[in-house]
Amino acid sequence: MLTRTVVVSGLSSPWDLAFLPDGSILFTEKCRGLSVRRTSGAITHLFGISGASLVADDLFCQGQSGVHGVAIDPDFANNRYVYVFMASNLSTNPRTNRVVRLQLDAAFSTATNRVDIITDIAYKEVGNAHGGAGSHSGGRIRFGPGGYLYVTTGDNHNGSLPQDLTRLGGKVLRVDRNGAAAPGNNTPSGGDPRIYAYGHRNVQGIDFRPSGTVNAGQPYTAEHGPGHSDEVTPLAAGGNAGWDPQNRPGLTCADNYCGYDGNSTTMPMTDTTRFPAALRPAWVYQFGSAGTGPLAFLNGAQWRDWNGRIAVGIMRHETLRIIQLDSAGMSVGSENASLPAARMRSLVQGPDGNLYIATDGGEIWRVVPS
Ligand SMILES: [Ca+2]
Repeated sequence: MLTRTVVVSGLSSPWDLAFLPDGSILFTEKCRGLSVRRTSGAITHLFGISGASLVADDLFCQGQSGVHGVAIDPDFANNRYVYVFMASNLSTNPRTNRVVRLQLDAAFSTATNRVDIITDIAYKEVGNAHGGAGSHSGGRIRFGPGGYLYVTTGDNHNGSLPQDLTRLGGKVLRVDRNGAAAPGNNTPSGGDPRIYAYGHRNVQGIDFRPSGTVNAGQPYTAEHGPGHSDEVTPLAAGGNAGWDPQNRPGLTCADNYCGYDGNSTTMPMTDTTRFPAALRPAWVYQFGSAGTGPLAFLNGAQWRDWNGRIAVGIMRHETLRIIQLDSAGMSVGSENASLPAARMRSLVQGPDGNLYIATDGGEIWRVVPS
């Protein structure tokens, strides 16, 4: 049984959450920026539009884009660093998504010392036949158990981007706290060494298998399918997730983007004909345009049968889906959690072991298993 409590309400398109050890919640709102909610309930707007402690004049909000992921440095107790993924107009023609590092003071009242650690994540500057500007930016950021930051990016409705190893769209990046390529990314020769995995469509969920399980620490992503085949995929360094939405024999598409054309055979999310070694998904959801966004592993005995399973938010269906894995890390079944309907945008397990959910409706929920 799950008990849901609304912890915060009245937010404007909350996009992501991150927890400090004391239970304070950092959260982003797509068109406002970064705030912190202390355990007292007090909320401080730290970074973003006018009114924030640190104003980002370059932040803009367009279509799906704006402020997305937030992550806390593993050494936060010493360096007070936090990280935010955001659309910025500091770069022009095209503008870009960036990952910026901020430093919080001891009282959580100010953000200072902004450093843009990644400045060149692909952003969809101009609308096309498939959607408006700002589409498919990815935007989840998470530190993995090895201490490096994973950054998910999107394909921008650009056919050549996912397989282009020189550009940072349709990828999962892995960098250090200064934005430099992490060791061991195994990027194919000639590629940008910050790339950990490529051939993705629009990854908006990433988390890591908990310790004590097979392949502990392995990153799993969730990404939106093109009207079919939403995928959850275990990653490997240097892997190709198999998405290549360019024109091809028998399929010619507007703006050379076939991401909404064809079907699971002619335009597969994982094209094992073109890429025989492609990373295989652990779970594929074939119920239309499901909108599989955030992903979190459930970890701890309090989750009982669900301990070690994956939770994913199915935004279009307004459900939370729980995926059971076998010993090889592949799905052996899934079920819906019994929760009120909502577009769940962020899933994070808090330091208390409960699951916290940010909804597009402007709420943060705490979900307690019993
Ligand atoms: Ca794939």
